Amino acid sequence: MIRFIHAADLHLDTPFSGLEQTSKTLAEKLREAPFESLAKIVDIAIEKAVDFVLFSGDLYNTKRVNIKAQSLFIEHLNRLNKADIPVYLIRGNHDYLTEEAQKLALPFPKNVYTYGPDVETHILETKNKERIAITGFSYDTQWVTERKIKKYPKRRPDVNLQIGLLHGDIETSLTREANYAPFTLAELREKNYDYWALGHVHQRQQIAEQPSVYYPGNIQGLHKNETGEKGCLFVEWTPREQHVQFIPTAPVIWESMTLELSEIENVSDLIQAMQEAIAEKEYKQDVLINLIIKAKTDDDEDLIHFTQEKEFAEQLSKQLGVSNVWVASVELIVEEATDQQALQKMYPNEWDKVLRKAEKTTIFNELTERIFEQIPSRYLNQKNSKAYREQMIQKAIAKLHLK
Ligand SMILES: [Mn+2]
Repeated sequence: MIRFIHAADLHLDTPFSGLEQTSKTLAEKLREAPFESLAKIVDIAIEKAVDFVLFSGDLYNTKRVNIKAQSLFIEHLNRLNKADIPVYLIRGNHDYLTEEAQKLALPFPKNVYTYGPDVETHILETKNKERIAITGFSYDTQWVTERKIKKYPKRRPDVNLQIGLLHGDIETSLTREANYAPFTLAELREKNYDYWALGHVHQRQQIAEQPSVYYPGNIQGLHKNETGEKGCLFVEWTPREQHVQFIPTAPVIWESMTLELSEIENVSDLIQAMQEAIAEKEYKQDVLINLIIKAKTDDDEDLIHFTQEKEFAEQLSKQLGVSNVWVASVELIVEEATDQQALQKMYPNEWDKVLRKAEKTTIFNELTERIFEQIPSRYLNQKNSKAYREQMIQKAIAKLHLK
């Protein structure tokens, strides 16, 4: 049996500067979180005595990495080295290899293999004499528009297992532009590999079962839209049976919680409703909540304004009295239901038409394509995710309702 760990999108040196204004303590906690998550992944690798570890790109958040982040990462690579566990890694669009980055890089221990910008295959022989081919490449520019998948060779006949390491975007009907080494599932299948260790998409997902194609997601949620548990995949492999298990390792998780203001009389109610929802979840990690307050224009104005005060989130966190839960942000959504109903009544056909049009993602894509082209990708990290596009459409429709 071959056993390995597949992780991606470590984003170790993420500054979490946005949170600095809300709470310095939270920002500090989050800055340490990716390293804690990595430490756990390495613990698991050592404890399970895996044959090797794969990191599918975006190890760091930036191309020029500060010395502390580098040296912490290397500390954990050294632990794997001591345990005699090889590491195969590629660089992604965030930590792409520039000449400058290479000049300022602390050396990795000898158990680590970093792929270059051309697709190459490395052969590993495990302690049980199983031969494994691992094929991959690293980004050396922020955008890789080339279909790198075409450079991946077909599966070798002389190995027990062949793995593709690939940091990039799988193309779906929603993908409009192709800056991240685009590929389709059909193109992956053509290669006849046994496992595709993908990176780039932060939402954990299985793309296919035959062959196994996985995005493990990132190892720590980076902001309020990256909710839920984060971690790594532990793979146990025999020719007959493949077992892929997600192991949560992120010490801090993001969650969103929605409260309808119409169901709340006063602040005590609000606190109690939150406490009950939190108790039900039995969180084991530290939790950062994005509180979404849904209000209608005829809801209590005092209460609405109170929740919008600058220190509301921080002080609400204290009042909740749950040691591992914080309110990181408060979002207010005001629905002006009455105006909408009036408009809908007056122009029912036109209203329906507009909504149907707005909900069609192709139209949305066409309208926003030029914006996406011009804004640097770091500001639009999730522009290809279906959820992100749907969210934008929802927001646009909500605005329509208001007019
Ligand atoms: Mn990426």
